[in-house]
Amino acid sequence: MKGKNLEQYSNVTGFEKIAFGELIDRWGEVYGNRIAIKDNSREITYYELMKNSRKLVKKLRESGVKENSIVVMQCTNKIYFVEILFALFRMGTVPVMVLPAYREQEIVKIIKKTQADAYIAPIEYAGYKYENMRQEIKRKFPDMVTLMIDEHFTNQEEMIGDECVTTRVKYDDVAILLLSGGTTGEPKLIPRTHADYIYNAKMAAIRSCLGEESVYLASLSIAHNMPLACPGILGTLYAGGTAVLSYYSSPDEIMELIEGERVTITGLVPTLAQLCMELLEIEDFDISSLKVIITGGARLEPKLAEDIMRNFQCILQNQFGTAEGLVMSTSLGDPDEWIIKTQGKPISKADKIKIIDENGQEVAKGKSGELIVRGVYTIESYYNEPKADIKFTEDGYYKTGDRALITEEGNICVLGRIQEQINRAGEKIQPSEIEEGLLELEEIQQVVVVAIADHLLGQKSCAFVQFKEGKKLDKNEICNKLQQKGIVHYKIPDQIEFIEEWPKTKIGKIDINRLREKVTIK
Ligand code: J2J
Repeated sequence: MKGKNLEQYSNVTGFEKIAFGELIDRWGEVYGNRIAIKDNSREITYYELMKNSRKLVKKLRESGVKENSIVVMQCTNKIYFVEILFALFRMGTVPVMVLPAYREQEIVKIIKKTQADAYIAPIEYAGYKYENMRQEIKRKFPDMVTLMIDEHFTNQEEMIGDECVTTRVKYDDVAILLLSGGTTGEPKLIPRTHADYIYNAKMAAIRSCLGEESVYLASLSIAHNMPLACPGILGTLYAGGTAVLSYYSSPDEIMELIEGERVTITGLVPTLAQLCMELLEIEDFDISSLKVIITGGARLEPKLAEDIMRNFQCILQNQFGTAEGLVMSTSLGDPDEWIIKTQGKPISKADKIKIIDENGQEVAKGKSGELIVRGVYTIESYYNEPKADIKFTEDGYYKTGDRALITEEGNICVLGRIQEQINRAGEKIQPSEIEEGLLELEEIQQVVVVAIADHLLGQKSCAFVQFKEGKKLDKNEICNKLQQKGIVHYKIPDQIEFIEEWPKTKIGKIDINRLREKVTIK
């Protein structure tokens, strides 16, 4: 599958026309017996990672996974998923990275959208057995290859036989499809090519000064772009370090791993950073190895930034990233003031950033507007969406939907969203997604979902619900019904308010601001 044209970036410093297969082989040769990845049950060297990903090509083929096809992959933070990911890269088969928490409704939409012909998921994760979902998927898509896997799938003894080194994959082929945070009901898919994703991981690794001595802890699910490639496990492998995978992303597991594995760097969303900090206050952990904490995914409040620096006694990197591409962050030597107040600079000098007004005109320095970007690793269109997508300018800039300004020193300061979006501890929710789910309930007449501030999550969702005449449900019934539909847990409204009459604006539209006041005044 061809990705965006990268020829124009041939001369950008650090950009290589290379696909993952070649890169993994290079890592295997250069870093050999160093430990590449550790999870909660095993560890693997670079050499083994290279070998196993080669052997897995055969096994995946035998299991029915086709070359150059699309696979929906709900991966957990386990080495076998990374091995499979690398084997898929070698095959030119494109994984759609989906969080393990996703349930049937989201998965079915993604399968329809991508026409994927295989689905790979764990047998069990966090008490949930994926078999039910597999059967449902099989019922809806009978031709689909469904693989429920655990440790045995990549077991060495079961994988004797040929190694397959695939070379037909090109640097500008699509390597991976990431899910966009800001979708309206329909998921939008982000096609990242081999070379652009490699460049992304490499530049993020350079920004975080990763090296062979680095131990990076993937605290969040590696289905997210940040722990996968910003710098994530891919950036860590690029630098020859060791990536440690946290299985449950819980504060106690994270703190134990930092202590036990002598972790030097990790990436957290602000909510998780706060929870880890609270744990640190009541329990003793030796975190003296930790040099850098990266926070990203959502706005980092200045007070929390200061608390993190003080309590963890390490350097904070304030990062802003998008699955669409652009990653910015402060640098390790930046003054505290920049770290606390800004998201620093793009990881690549070739990133072209503009701040524009509603008419698409660039604003003066220091003024706020929408942040738009074009560069080596930022997409110019979504996968399988109409060309005239409103998320891109005519000259190929990606419109982030974020309001930002550029400071005197050239740092970027992200101020908030231009349009309504709920950023719940880093997970992005479009209000319309929840609204659509609620409107499918026959008792409900009308519904409006808004973001409200929350001291721990940053933001949470509040649904205002109006029932049809004579119909009624209580809050639990509404949540249960949404859950039964197979909606991922973080999209279930955190708060529900019943409304009999909607506040209206002068022109007769529902007044969102007055709605929001109702819950914030309480
Ligand atoms: C405010 N908003 C922020 C920040 C992200 C690496 C890779 C991907 C992501 C990511 C990531 C923010 N302050 N510091 O964060 O570090 C919001 C913006 C942005 C959207 C992208 C990272 N960092 N955001 O979060 O595709 O609204 O990627 O447009 O999930 O997160 O979300 P997503």
